[in-house]
Amino acid sequence: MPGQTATTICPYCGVGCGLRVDVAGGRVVRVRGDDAHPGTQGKLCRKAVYLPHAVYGEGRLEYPLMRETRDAVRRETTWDDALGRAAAQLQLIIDEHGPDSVAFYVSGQLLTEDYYVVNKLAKGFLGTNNLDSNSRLCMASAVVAYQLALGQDGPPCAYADIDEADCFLFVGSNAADCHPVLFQRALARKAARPNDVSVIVVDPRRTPTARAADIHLQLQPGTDVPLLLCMLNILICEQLVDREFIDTHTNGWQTVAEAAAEWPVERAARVTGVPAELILRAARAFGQAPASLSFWAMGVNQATDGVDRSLALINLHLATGQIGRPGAGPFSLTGQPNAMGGREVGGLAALLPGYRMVNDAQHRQEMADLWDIPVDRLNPKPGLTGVEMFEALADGRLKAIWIAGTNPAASMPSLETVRRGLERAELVVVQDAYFPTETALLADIVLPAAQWAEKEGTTTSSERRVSYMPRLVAPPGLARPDWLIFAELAQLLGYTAGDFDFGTAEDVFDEFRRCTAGTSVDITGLSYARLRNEGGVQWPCPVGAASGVARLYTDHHFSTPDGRARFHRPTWREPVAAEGRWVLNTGRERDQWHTMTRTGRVPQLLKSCPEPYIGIHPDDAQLLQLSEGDSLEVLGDARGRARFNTRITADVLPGTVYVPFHWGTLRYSGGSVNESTTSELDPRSKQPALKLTRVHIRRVA
Ligand SMILES: Nc1nc2c(c(=O)[nH]1)N[C@H]1C(S)=C(S)[C@@H](COP(=O)(O)OP(=O)(O)OC[C@H]3O[C@@H](n4cnc5c(=O)[nH]c(N)nc54)[C@H](O)[C@@H]3O)O[C@H]1N2
Ligand SMILES: Nc1nc2c(c(=O)[nH]1)N[C@H]1C(S)=C(S)[C@@H](COP(=O)(O)OP(=O)(O)OC[C@H]3O[C@@H](n4cnc5c(=O)[nH]c(N)nc54)[C@H](O)[C@@H]3O)O[C@H]1N2
Ligand code: SF4
Ligand SMILES: [Mo]
Repeated sequence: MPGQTATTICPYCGVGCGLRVDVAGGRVVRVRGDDAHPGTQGKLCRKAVYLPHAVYGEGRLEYPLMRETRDAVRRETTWDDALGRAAAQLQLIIDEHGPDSVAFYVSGQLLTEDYYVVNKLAKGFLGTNNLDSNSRLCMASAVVAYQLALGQDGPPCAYADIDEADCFLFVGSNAADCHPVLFQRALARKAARPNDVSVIVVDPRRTPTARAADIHLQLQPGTDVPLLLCMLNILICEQLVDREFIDTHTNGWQTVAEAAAEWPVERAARVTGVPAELILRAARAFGQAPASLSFWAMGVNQATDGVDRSLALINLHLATGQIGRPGAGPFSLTGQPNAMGGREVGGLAALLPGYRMVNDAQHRQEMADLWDIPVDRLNPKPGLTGVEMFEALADGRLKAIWIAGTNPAASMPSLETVRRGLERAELVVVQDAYFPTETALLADIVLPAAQWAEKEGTTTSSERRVSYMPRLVAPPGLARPDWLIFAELAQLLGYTAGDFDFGTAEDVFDEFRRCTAGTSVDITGLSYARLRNEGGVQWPCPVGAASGVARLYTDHHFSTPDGRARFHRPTWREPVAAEGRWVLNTGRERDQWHTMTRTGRVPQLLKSCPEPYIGIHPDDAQLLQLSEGDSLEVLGDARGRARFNTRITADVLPGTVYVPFHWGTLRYSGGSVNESTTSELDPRSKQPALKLTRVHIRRVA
């Protein structure tokens, strides 16, 4: 077969880089940047370059696997057998215990089409809102903050804003490693105007991002709210707020101004550990810049006050009118390639397609009409969220779970509960592209999924850009696209007549886009053909629109009922220090992707960090008489434990330790750091606090 070149999108992070891919002999053989992609202009990072090494080779799952009993060995089987069994068991469980006894735990790495079908099946037809995504561990706090402050979810900015910003504020984001193409673009802006552009990084760790910054605010973990309130206080005191914007376009200013006044810079310096001088410099740089752009990620979202932190950051933008104009805005970085699309199709436990909510009667009526079902089929009560699902399995409230495109037995906090839940469940089905994974090893039925380049569909990047991914090669063995697996499951459960007999991914897309008509995420103007031609379009893009929309709220009319943005007073509780405990922080390495099912297979990507480590400050190492490479055991409140080799580094603060979370039990015999991480949640977003766990550490032989 002659070679060919095609364009597609990177399946890793939410930057959503456009790629040019060479295909030969039925395989992807080479990946480069796509110069014509409107969002990323040919840029890419190492992870994408090595995609051909990641998608082939041993360990690809090609056939359905099934075991008759928990003690039996898994055997390869047919789709009819595996899916037939799964459907029959699911039906039995629903008949006996009701629809809320089953749950679907899916992923921001599924395509919009995959997400749409499973969401429709669960919420519209099975009658359960127990459908949640790993985006719960990732974006949930940002979603709630956008809804509260701006009246709807959705980052208002565009990547093009990077080229026009004068101040970059990165909070809890190690973009140098995690969103490299955006970070390089920010550094290019800085290099072009070194004296006029400032880069500020707020992170308790001296990350590669922090090293590249003009100002690094190395705060004590969990003190973002005081820091951001203090910055607001400085803006007020130095008359750097935009009174006119506040008066005409916002509500709630007074109580937020009062909250800020409680944080004079000396107090904030004491609580955050950041020198007052640096806080002042940062606030002035933000307030004096003609355009300030903030990026935030997991250091903000993964916290028990993740929503408050996000709101405190958005407040800075509302107070200075730094939103809805070029180069300015609060820009939450999405982690996964299609976390955005997942939100648009309603792939979280409280959502319905088109940014609709399950607890809104009118929204339920609209979806019932679109799906042609009686409205009482739609449950008004939000379903269980990610972490809650595994707790409900462990205590017997949930009986079955269907997992697709995520590896919770490695990526969830408190892994012991996850394993206990999966062991107690009557039915565990896992859809993945590889076998084994930590999660698939606990499944009764494992279904082979077609992955990147093997199935077509769409994703939405962090800047709201919907892009098309073509099917470039055939999937291996019997692997199938996720949307098709879900559609066939629906048919086996008895739902057919027009509801789930999609012939192609495009049929699914066309049905989904009809659901967006008249909503804030209206994409009725998009089609596969248009996306192929234009290479990605930023929503909204209703029928008849000549183009998408680069940035939202340019008229300063927000999505709230009265059109005004809302200030929210963020609350803050001092993180409680516990005797003999350390603060455990976790995060990512430049060359690994999550639980390593793909990047862990690529020798070139393992070089920069071949195994996990525990970073500890030199003073603490001395205190504990530790040498580089000594083995340290980490013990949280959960029962599990893990050990790592010591890396002595002044990049972490005294009293804190840092461990990258990529290595699960299949890749590292010392155990996963998620044995110890806490499953405490933000009360509003239900996002777990993966960045701050109180642990014991001790040296082991
Ligand atoms: N190379 C690589 N890139 C990725 C991914 C990957 O696995 N590998 N995953 C993608 C996904 S899904 C996501 S969600 C993103 C994540 O992207 P990021 O959020 O940038 O990455 P993390 O390393 O999880 O965490 C960011 C930082 O939060 C800091 N932090 C910890 N506690 C606090 C705190 O109290 N306050 C503040 N301000 N900061 C704190 C940590 O020290 C860490 O440096 O990356 C995406 N890109
Ligand atoms: N301690 C700690 N834990 C964390 C975090 C942290 O910062 N610290 N971050 C959290 C965050 S933000 C995230 S997003 C999660 C990520 O955690 P996970 O979602 O569990 O991580 P992945 O390894 O990306 O899992 C994706 C799975 O989908 C499979 N896959 C790939 N392509 C396809 C496909 O097309 N179809 C199907 N069906 N499967 C496919 C992969 O092989 C892999 O098994 O981790 C969370 N866990
Ligand atoms: S920056 Fe993200 S989307 Fe772009 S190539 Fe790297 S991993 Fe892929
Ligand atoms: Mo994420």
